Amino acid sequence: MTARGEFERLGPDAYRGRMQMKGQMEGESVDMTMNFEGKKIRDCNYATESPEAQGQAMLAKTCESALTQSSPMAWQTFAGPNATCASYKPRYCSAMLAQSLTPAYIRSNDQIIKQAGAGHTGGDLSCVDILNVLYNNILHVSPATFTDQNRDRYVQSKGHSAEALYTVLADQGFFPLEELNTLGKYQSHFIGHPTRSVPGVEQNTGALGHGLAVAVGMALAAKLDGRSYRVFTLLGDGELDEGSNWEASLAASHYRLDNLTVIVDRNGLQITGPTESVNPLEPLAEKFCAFGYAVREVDGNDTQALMDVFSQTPFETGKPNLVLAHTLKGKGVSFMENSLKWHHRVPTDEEFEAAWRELDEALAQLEGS
Ligand SMILES: Cc1ncc(C[n+]2csc(CCOP(=O)(O)OP(=O)(O)O)c2C)c(N)n1
Repeated sequence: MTARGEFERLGPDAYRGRMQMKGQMEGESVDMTMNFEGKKIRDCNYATESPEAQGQAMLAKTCESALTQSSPMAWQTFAGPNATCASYKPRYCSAMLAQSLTPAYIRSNDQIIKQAGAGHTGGDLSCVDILNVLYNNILHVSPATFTDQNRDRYVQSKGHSAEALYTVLADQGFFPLEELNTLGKYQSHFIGHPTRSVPGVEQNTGALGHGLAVAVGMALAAKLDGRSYRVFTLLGDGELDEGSNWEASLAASHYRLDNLTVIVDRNGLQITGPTESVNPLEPLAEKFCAFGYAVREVDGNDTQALMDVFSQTPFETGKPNLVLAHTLKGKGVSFMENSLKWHHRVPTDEEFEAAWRELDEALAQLEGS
């Protein structure tokens, strides 16, 4: 049996959906398309209501399940390994589901790095939870709305974590996951740092220290145009050594950009060592406060905590938001965690298998819980 679904939430309890099912079900061959639109989810008395009402109620429930599971990887868990999800509204994902998506994202991330033969494994893994929550719960953007002037913007200033971004964008439906097999190959637009030729990418990044200034410009444009979209940008902590970040921060505060959220992936390591020995940053929260940000600190690998903090923006009217996300470089694979050598490294075959085993176990545990 293969299932293909397209689902959209029209309101708090109203859905639109289309589901195609093909194959064998209980010995019968099935080839059908079901449509559902605009009805509210409601209790259905299957003993007394008409077959049509029962069918509508069942499909409404299916829409609801698909939407609360909300992304292709989650949708496959719901509808079976052959299911594909063409479109969905991602921002209603629960913290629980986001948590269970992370190991799947890490597996994909490690796989494309292995296949490409290059990648920033450690910094990818430290920010997967952040990307997961942003795209599955917070950002109002999808492949269907990417050209909409009112979409939320995300700028990944730590562009070297491109593999993590590509994985999550693929899961959001911006392009098929299989396209990532071309990462780093001749003529592929998936290169080691994101460019706007990749669907879903707002800004070319990779030379550290540029993303925040661009995000400030986007947030200022929203204010000047009277638009309500929000701008999120992710910086590495080592990236803060670039003076341009502090210049952009002065402007963010001066223009009272409370529609801007700056997230710092505070994993404590950069390319050549711990941030505190290369070029100390502490006291970092105080520095950002002094630059005019409203600052919140959070466990950046805790999906529930991330959802809570992002959903509280703006923290203070008239102040840019700063989320200091305490993370672990290499998070999710024990031997990669907090290890400098994994800043830019490809797993050997043995390491790859060991990582895969750990992630399988993590997934199994989450599914069992
Ligand atoms: C302008 C610039 N200088 C140097 C580099 C090389 N570089 C790539 S990653 C990196 C370290 C960044 O550390 P951090 O921001 O903490 O990233 P994370 O640990 O989160 O991967 C450096 C120096 C670069 N990409 N851009």
